[in-house]
Amino acid sequence: MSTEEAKELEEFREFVYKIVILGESAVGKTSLLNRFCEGIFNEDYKPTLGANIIRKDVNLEESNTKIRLIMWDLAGQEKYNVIRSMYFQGCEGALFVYDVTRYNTFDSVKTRWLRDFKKYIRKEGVYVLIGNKTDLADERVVPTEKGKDLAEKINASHFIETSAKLGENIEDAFLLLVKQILSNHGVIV
Ligand code: G3D
Ligand code: MG
Repeated sequence: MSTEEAKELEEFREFVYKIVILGESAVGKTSLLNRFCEGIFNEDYKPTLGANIIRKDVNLEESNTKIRLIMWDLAGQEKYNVIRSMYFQGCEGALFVYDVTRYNTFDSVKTRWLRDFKKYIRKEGVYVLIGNKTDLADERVVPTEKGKDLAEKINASHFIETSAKLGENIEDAFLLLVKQILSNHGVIV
């Protein structure tokens, strides 16, 4: 083995993080995950659990780092109340999603989803706020500014608007969260 190769091996880092994707019904959570996973949808459906667990490996080549993301998605909101504590167990971060065409989905980020997250996560968790369905411009009722304001107010590490339909900003949304989690763990990328 050359010194170069040895160095490369030594510096290669791997992490496994669990994240959750939260928000009201039909805001586009599953669609965002589907897009992010681009057909390599590794789904471990647990009907009795009320959650879909999806795995994806993210490679940050520039920093020789591989992150295995274990992503929990709600499979039907009904079961959520029952499995809530399990849903958040060991979770490092969250994506809070609302639909820019429905105000109630925006409001409930703070009143419902963030509250649960804070209640069940014992350690410091990080989260990104996502306004989805930007392609429905004519139906939009939540302006970008409002999203930014909310993100600031709730201390989200980032705010981003996406369209799962058009595939806009999806990768960025997940990467923002991943990088924030790494930084939270003191990993420099
Ligand atoms: P959920 O997992 O949060 O419940 P889904 O939401 O991903 O199941 O999406 C709910 C509906 O919204 C779906 O429509 C889906 O196609 C649509 N949707 C998701 N993201 C977008 C988006 O960015 N733009 C638009 N225009 N629609 C989106 P259906 O009709 O299949 O129920
Ligand atoms: Mg869904």
